[in-house]
Amino acid sequence: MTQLIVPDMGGNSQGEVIEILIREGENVEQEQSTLVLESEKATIEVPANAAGTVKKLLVSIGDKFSGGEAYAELDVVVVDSVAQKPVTKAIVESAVEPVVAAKQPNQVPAKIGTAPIPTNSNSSDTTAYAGPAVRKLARELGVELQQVTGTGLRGRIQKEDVQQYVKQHLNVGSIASGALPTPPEIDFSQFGPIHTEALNSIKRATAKAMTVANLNVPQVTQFDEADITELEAFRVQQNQRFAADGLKFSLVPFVLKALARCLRDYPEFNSSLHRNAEQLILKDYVHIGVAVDTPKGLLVPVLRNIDNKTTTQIHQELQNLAEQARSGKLSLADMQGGGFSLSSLGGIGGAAFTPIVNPPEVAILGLSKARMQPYWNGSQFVPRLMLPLSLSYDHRVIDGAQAARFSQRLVAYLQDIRQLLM
Ligand code: CAO
Repeated sequence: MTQLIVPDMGGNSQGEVIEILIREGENVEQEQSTLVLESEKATIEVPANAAGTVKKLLVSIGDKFSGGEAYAELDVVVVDSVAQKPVTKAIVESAVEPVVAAKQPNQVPAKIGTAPIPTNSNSSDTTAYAGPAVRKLARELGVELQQVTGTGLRGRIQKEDVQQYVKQHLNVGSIASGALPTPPEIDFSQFGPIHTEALNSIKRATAKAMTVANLNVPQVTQFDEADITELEAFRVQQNQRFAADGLKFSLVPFVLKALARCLRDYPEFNSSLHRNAEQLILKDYVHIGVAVDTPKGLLVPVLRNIDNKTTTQIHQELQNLAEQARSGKLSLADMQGGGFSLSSLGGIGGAAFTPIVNPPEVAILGLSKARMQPYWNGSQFVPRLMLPLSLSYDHRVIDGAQAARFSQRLVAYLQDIRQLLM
């Protein structure tokens, strides 16, 4: 049998027992923290000077020790000399302002016997005011206790303080590294019955792409309206003309035809920002992706070299690609290489919407449902068919004035498509 002995507190210092970390019958390893003593200028964890089983505790909370006193009897496994064993964990706090932990462990004058308190620069936690369980938790989580604000009595660090610190640190760290803090997971079943459905691959890919787009592209949407009364009359006329061939044009091919011309007029709308953010990559081709609503989700096949095609060819190609999209026959290549996108909700309804730019493209046009509206022509209100346009653009590449000009040019072409001949 041997005794666990309080090490020398140094000089005339006395320490009061504020925590007892071992119990009778418990196995203790050498160096394991057994007591926490609090003196005027330090809180000290007392390491076991021997290993064994605690036979009898000789200590109570509030006892005062100055060093050399026995505080437990041990059935010995290994014995070591007290005098040879330095205290490995001294927790120093200012005597004047105990809530604030001392910042300079190297300046601590306390000694155990003749051995100085270790001043290992890696163990900066020695200046924090915390109990062993909290220290253990901090070590497991890799937290430097000096960084943690204690909310316990006289600033003592609690487990909750460490946990809170980790939470904050994770959030800050993830923001700094470019990732977003995720919303909390909620158990919705607490509010009522629920069921789950797996997202198919198209919806998962869309979710990912939209997140990437919204996080990376500072977007603005420019709204406009085009008077398509004449265009609509022309469309109806052409539908009658081509009815025998089984062709039925919607508005979309006409808009695509005008868009292709606008992209030639304003090439920066058919560009991509280089990853180095120092160069603009301008495309000499005009490929436009058209959003197609399919039973499985949104797909965006690309119409290529659209500026060289007639409206009839554009119509046929769109019909063909939309059909393939809806029957799941599009290949990956069919959806790659677009320089600009069009999203038409005109066949469904709605006044306006803000389409999301599809990077690496820098702009997208949204079409909403054309409606007959009273239009002031300078002397009276006349009924005109107005088409709502929503042009979203990457504000890193495109200025608001450019967007307004682009949009107005499109309006001009749609209001008088003869201009496309020029
Ligand atoms: N205003 C008024 N009517 C319109 C219109 C508009 N802007 N656009 C289309 N229409 C009419 C068409 O002329 C057609 O009417 P008729 O049969 O009387 O001629 C009817 O609406 C059906 O149009 P549609 O939408 O089926 O066909 P479309 O050629 O206009 O569009 C396509 C093709 C592929 C764009 C469309 O079918 C589609 O999938 N749209 C959804 C796109 C989508 O989901 N976008 C959201 C993506 S998230 O940003």
